[in-house]
Amino acid sequence: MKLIESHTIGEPTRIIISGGPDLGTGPLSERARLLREQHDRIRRAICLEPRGHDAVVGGLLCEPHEPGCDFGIIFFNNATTLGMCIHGTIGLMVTLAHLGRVRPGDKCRIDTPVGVVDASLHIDGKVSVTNVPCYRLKAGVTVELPGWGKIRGDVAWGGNWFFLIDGQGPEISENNIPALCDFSSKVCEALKQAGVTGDDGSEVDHVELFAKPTTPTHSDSRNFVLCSGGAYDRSPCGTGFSAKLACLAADDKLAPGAVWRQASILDQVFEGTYEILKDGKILPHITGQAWVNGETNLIFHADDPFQFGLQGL
Ligand code: PYC
Repeated sequence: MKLIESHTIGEPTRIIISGGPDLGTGPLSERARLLREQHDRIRRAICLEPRGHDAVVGGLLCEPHEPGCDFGIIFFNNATTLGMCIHGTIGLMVTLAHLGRVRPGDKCRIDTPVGVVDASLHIDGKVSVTNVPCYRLKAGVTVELPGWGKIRGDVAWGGNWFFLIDGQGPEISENNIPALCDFSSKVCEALKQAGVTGDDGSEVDHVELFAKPTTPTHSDSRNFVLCSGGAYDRSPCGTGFSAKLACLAADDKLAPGAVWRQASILDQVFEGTYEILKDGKILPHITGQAWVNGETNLIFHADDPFQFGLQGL
């Protein structure tokens, strides 16, 4: 099985370009289900130790189902499949460029389990992604957290479900990651206990904290994102950024077309704008950069007890 590795301002992506499981030709949401239910060991082999680590996001490059699409992709992490992943899509575009399958200036339509997205590779190497329609579902939801009291946030869809908290929780700093992970995972658990879900009953499995930027000339805000598998996003998290844009739009804090610079916990920036759709949802456009940093051939030995990963670590 052959993988191309990249990172999107620090967040890793490993794309399976050959030798992956055959999931048929159905809708990508159906193929993601098959990947979860019948080929989970492939996800584990790529994302878990000893080959992987918590932050790794994998992607299975496949044929699209939706007419007019150029590629299909199913992303997954150390816990499960993902609806959408924007840092991964930026990684996918530089991977396709590395393979000579897209060129600077090309625009691609990409089929995903949650809908079709557009991605463009710019001449300067940056990638812009137009996400699926996003929206804020609930504003000002509160949960009680022992030691912290009432924590207030918004529930929004950015291609995954997010709980967005502004100005509460531990200090957002690279030196404070264990405390940020601990706080965010407790918020996630409190949301589950309180029965707070997405509008389809899905778990709100990503938590995003915001603080003021380190310098206003560099970004408009800095975030910390805890992903569904309990790892933190090293990038600003494009789907989380999309959820943020949906909240900014709903609060009238950012006009359509105006640029928001979202910094990550590593203080690296994605830029984003949005347009408003007829149904009131927003269409986010996120721009970022990734670099290919490896080509890997996975080897599976029948007598290797951990050929499909150390499950549970
Ligand atoms: O960039 O959308 C993103 C993302 C989701 C999970 C990790 N990164």
